[in-house]
Amino acid sequence: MHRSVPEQVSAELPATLEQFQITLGADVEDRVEECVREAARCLYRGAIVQCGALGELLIDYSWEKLNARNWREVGREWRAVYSYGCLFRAVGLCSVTGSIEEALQVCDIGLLMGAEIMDNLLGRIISVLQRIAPSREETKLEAERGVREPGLESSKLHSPGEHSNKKSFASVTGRKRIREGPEADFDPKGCSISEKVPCLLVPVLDSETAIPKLHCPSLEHFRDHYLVPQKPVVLEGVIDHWPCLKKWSVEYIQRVAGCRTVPVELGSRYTDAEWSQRLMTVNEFITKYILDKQNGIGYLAQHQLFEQIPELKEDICIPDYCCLGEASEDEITINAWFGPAGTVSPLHQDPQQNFLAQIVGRKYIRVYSVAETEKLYPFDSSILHNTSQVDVESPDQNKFPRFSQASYQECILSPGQVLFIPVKWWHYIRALDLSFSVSFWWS
Ligand SMILES: O=C(O)CCC(=O)C(=O)O
Repeated sequence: MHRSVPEQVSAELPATLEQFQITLGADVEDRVEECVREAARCLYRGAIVQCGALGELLIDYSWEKLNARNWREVGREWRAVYSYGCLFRAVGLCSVTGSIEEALQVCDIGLLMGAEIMDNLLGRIISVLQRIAPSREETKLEAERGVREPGLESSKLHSPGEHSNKKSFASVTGRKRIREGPEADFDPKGCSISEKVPCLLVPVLDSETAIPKLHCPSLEHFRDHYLVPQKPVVLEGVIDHWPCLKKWSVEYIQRVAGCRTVPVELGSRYTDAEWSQRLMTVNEFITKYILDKQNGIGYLAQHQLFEQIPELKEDICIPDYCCLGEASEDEITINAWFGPAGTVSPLHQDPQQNFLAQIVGRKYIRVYSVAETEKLYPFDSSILHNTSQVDVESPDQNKFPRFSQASYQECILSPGQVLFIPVKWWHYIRALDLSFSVSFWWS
């Protein structure tokens, strides 16, 4: 039997108002808690417009609280209020105006900025909405790609500009020769951008500095020769069975995740003053920053996309070597890094071991051991103390004279390879092509 959208969403809600849990902390004023309760009452007596309006009110009010202080200091209770607001607003949207995409966006923002409520109710509503949204979204995408359908006027897809990125790229040590890279070798199956990826400078690596490569080492070998002595290594052959290597293309990502809202970093590098972050749908990100090169750099970076979109998680696996750590699998942080050629992650260190798996495109990576820290000039501020002030590929010798004496290792990480970055090792990363990497931070 075909059920309407509101019916399908309602099926995820508790059966009665009494079962609808509202747990807010003491910090939340009574009138705000009353507003949450009133929205719930409206929901159960079918006053959906009012429920949506109260949701909007809750979103606006808690948004102020969320932004009043440093994110880490924002209490869970205000994030929960934000999530309730998103829930009520989303129900209002899809029940009354039928705006599924907008409701999906509201739920996603609730997931990203709010706190978990009622056994991941927002996540469950998203699953319902996503089952409905893709078919509508696909129709839109096909129209954008110029697939003519009866009664549908095809709109022309913007063709990406063929700009070449010929930034000056000075080597610190003089050991690195520079050549112009070939056309990117990633063919995003059927996506029209494959031939138009800009040429970016590809460093020619010196064998002395190259990170060693190893084919499918045993757990013991990896542990004894790399994990225990804390040495970086490129692992080959260990992710060949991951479905993402065959499946992931721009089109696939759009199909599975196009209507989902994600945080995108805007600007060349996070240390730049004009750098910022914005929430947008994956479709908007792809259209503006992957298919079109005129809008500057956008990077879907360090985002737990696989928590948000479980379907994508089925395409990857946790590397076996993570079992050598003490933490359980649930404690491994898996991040997605999806962006165009030219994204740069400035030299920085992280507090956990890292397996960086390359799925699409290539990345140039430099690593420096913890022992080199003093030559890397970390920022003084507490927020950037794990980031170097030096622009690795174009260092200011006068400002950072010791940098050229720091010894490093490097690699060009290609699809199917996994780089082990030991805990606190400094790493600098520049995407040479349209790229998708998945990192596993583990302890
Ligand atoms: O790939 C990147 O741009 C950065 C990856 C990174 O810094 C990490 O995995 O810790």
